[in-house]
Amino acid sequence: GGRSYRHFVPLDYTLITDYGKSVVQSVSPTPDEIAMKSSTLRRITEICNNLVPGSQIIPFGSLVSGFATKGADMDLIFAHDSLHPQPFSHESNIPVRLANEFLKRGFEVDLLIRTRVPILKIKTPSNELGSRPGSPSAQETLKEDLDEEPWPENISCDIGFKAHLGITNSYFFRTYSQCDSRFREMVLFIKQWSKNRDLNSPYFGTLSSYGYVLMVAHFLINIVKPPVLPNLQLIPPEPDTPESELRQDGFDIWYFKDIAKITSGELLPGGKNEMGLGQLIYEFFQYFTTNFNFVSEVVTIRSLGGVMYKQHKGWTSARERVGETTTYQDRYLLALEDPFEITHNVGRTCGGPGVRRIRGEMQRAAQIIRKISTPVAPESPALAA
Ligand code: 3AT
Ligand code: MG
Repeated sequence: GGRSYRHFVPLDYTLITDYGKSVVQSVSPTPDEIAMKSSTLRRITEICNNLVPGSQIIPFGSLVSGFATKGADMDLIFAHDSLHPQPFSHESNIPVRLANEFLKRGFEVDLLIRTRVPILKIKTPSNELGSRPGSPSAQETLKEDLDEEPWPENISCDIGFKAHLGITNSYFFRTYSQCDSRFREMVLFIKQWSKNRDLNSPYFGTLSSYGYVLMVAHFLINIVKPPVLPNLQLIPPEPDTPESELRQDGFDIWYFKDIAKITSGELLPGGKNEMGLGQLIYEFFQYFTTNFNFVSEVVTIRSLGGVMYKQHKGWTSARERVGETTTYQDRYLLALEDPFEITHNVGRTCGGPGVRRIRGEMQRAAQIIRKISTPVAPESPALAA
């Protein structure tokens, strides 16, 4: 009958590809938003430079990787190679002074100081006047008359005060996303799917956006045949490569960066993967629901073939790790190895119920795609008539 026949008919991914592209289009920031963010970045850098001459603002996160969705925040690091060994001592309390700079411009400002390194959260002023006509809004009252251009509204930034591997991994994923546009499309689609299905809340037992980026990268580099992306960490560095490109904080941070060579295809000897976005989305869900073993395996980017077991890493039972200020609960129910900080399980935010829901939702997604992608069988009445 038609049932078993249909099982072997290749799926037609036209609909899911179109749907995927429309999702990507609708979540992508507009050129206008991108322009407003670069001008905001420029002006923030200026403010920092006036406060501490020679200081730098280093962007990272989705702003750099290209994985930003509409309204995404800007992740920034304030850095300066200071002659003073203690740039954040009480005398020169830069985070507090910087917070004041933004306060007097009418920004919403929140300085988190209970963290190991302070984090300054700021949001550009919203220009609408207060709800009561005639009375100035809170923002207007706070704002000093600085005679500046108005700021673009409601752009949120997190400013950190210590360089870290987040900068390196943002540029790493930027390089990968420049290799093939399907990487960014997959990431934006999976990110949106995870938000729609309530699977993107690290504080409530599921995964961060960064975790989903690792899953997509693992799939495109190490799993799909032929691969969409070459493994850039396995191409050895030239002997004269500077140390700063090889190691950071004790971790191996080398990866191949010659985009022209990567996009020429010569690094993918198995031939070019020609699958459309829809097929990649379907095979991603299929892989994680039927091939990947959540109990014993680790999602990895750097390892050859992508096969890695929790046993090998000693990531087997939950344990407590005593940090500088708190005790962490390390869990390995969903094991996602960071590409550089290989001792860090990015999936440690996932609890049992979270992992079960992620798997269930992946199954549901694969089923829906199978249903809408199964061609109508030739012997069906509609065609036979
Ligand atoms: P959004 O567009 O803001 O949702 P993002 O990629 O900017 O996505 P975050 O703002 O949460 O993500 O994080 C900023 C960057 O910090 C992204 C990544 O380079 C780094 N990062 C985030 N979470 C982790 C993690 N668990 N381990 C290592 N690096 C991380
Ligand atoms: Mg961000």
